[in-house]
Amino acid sequence: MTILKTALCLTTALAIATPALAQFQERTFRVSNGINEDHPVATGMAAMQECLNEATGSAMTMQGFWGGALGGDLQATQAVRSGLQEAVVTSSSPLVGMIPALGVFDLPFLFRTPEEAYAVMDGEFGEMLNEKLDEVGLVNLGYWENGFRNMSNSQRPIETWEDFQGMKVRVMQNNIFLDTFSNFGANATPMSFGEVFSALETRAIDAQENPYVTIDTSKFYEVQSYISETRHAYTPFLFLFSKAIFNSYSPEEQQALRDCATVGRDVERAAIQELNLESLARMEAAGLQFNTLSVAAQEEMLEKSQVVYETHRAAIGEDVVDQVQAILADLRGQ
Ligand code: TF8
Repeated sequence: MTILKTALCLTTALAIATPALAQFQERTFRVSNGINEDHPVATGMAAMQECLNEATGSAMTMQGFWGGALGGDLQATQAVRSGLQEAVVTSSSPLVGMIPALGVFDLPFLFRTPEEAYAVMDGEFGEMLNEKLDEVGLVNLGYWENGFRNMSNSQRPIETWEDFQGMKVRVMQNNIFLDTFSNFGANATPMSFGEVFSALETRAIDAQENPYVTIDTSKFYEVQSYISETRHAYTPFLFLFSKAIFNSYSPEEQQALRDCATVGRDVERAAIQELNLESLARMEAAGLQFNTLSVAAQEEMLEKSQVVYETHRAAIGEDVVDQVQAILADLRGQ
């Protein structure tokens, strides 16, 4: 091909690409996180940024804020909702005051596997919750993963639900978690995530519950002695964008955000599965005593927790609880 033809082809290609990229303004948007930057959410955000660089010609840039620097989950979400801040990655649990239906994720032992959680969140059920979030000014770009929650404490191994008797357990500011642990006989203490480390360190509380990666990256293990695998709940991370700001973006910018948040979600989910095991190994190496529960003890804990479903069905929405249980029954071939 002559030089002239090559130049013509390149010019044409550039001419075709330019209008597409011209639809993307230079934008930097803030993403608030309660967890620290060594959590797999950062891996997901890096993949999302790479995707945005490709899709927008590096016009859209995320700025991550970590460790609750822009406020805890609820506070940061309220800032996003009012348009003061672009985005937040938050657990669903602290938001049930805004959207009671999100409480479905807090029902004890709802999911058995990550795959069940993904099938529920990435399908019509998750879309139904997204519509409720949209109604309060929040665009959910995707269900990222906080994960299955396990216990850490400074007192004793949790072998059965009776071991919770009198234990001061920090829970998220959420009535379903409060009732779940009170029902086990614990002294359940609602507390924002940012206060947990010092409360554990001063023995104001004995225990907290989170996925291994969080117990590791938030250094809770440094002031705890026991890690018990209860998998008593699966918490999603919602990647929430301010609807007011989102609506000021072009359709192409909105689509790039949605598509790249999905890329980031899948990378983060894969990373957290791997890192949870690494975190557990690191904590055992640091001298914490790890235990799982016997099948009988798990069944007793599940049975004991059923009362929490009855107590909270109405507040979450009978239809919401019935819908998720029908999806799970179908997935389990029941
Ligand atoms: C909790 C949550 C938190 C996350 C984080 C603050 O125990 O699991 O770790 O929501 O964004 O409060």
